[in-house]
Amino acid sequence: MQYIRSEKAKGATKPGHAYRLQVKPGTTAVIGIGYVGLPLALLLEERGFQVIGFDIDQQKVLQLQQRKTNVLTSQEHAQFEKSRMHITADPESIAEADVVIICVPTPVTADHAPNLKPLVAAARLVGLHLRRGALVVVESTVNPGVCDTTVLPIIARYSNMIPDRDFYFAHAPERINPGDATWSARNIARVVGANSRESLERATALYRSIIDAPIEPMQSVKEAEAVKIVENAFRDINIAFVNELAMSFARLGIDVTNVIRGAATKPFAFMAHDPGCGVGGHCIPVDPYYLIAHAAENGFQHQLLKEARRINSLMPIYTVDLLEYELSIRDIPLAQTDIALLGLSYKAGIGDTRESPAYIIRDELRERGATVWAFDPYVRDESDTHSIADTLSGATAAIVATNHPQFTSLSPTTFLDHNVRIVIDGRNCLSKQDFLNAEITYRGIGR
Ligand code: SAJ
Repeated sequence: MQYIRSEKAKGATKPGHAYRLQVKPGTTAVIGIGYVGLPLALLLEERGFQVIGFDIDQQKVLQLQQRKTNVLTSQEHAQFEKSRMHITADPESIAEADVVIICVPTPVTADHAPNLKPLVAAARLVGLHLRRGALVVVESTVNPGVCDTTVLPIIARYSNMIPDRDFYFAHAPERINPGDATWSARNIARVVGANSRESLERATALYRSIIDAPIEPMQSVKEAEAVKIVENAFRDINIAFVNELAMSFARLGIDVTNVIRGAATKPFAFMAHDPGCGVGGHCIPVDPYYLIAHAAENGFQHQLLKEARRINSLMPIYTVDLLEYELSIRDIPLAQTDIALLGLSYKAGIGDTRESPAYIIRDELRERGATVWAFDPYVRDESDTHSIADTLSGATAAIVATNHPQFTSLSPTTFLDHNVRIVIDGRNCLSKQDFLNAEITYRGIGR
């Protein structure tokens, strides 16, 4: 990639705005070709870059070489079919790139501690094969300080280069929203942080050359890391707020979804969120733990973040409690009862089961002696049945754990046809009144 320093931007005041660097596309290596890396690689190719897609997973590389993947929208997949990107598991190919973008997962361990192993391994490979003068960008979500204290020292050590002198470095946290047909890698505004003006200008110029949305320069790498954690912790706290309201209003006979809809008529200073049977996915239930852990290492306890995680983590259990209560008042023990579980994915319309509350619900039902029949049209390999009818037949009650369109359109008749007369709507996605009119016992989350 070549940088052409254009005229000084008129009236520019913020760092990164002083000069409009134009970039002439070169060769970019995307490290980690998953739900973040692959859309980004396609976007780079579309904008004229030669793209190397690197992944350590040989099986995934073979699948991608055969254009097999489930992380793309149909439009992106059509583009991928025609793509000429070089997909490889050979790390030496990284040396061909003048821009290297790291998009590897940053999960948490079972006890919610940050698991940086994939990122450390990627930083080592990048260091070993980094071209002098290249720009390295980390898009993976990390807590503030991880790039400076972990990633950069590893790249520097294995490349024997000095950051911001021999290579440029920035952090641009990813904002991919899986399954979203409106917001994609090409039109989501981004923040970019670096520790030197040259690195900031180069990284800002790169993202401005491929994304049709504002690119906001931050004052440091740490600030950019903090932005992503903050935006996702904000969401987790707001979900916990409505989940707590749901549990409270359920005792007051108030439908919390109506109240949220009413509050959302306020044209400012309110943002609606939805109560539900839990918070899953690769971001929202994970990212706050990064900040909680990092702040604790530096002497601060995030009480609000921890309380939000506690509330959201108990929602799957609360959902099973609702079911057990409705069975108990009919003298039906949950033990030895067949329960239909509709949905395994953490989010509607996709087959992503990471941190999905549906698995906690299933395990809790089994723990209490129930027999669970789970079905998810997007997660067939982990379903116990092959259709909604199969799942409902023989069941005494049903829990909807994911608001897939195949479930939200279900009528009460479908349940009555299989003599399922108790429905727990974990995503408040069914038509409550229709179910009540059909004399089905309907309980939502807060309604
Ligand atoms: N959820 C609720 N109530 C809500 C919203 C979500 O219970 O009001 C649950 C969902 O059912 C799901 C989990 O939380 O189990 C996460 O849902 P999500 O809509 O936040 O989906 P994610 O995990 O794909 O979040 C992504 C995030 N994007 C990035 O991190 C780049 C997040 O920042 C976005 O806000 C979110 O998409 C989005 O807005 O869709």
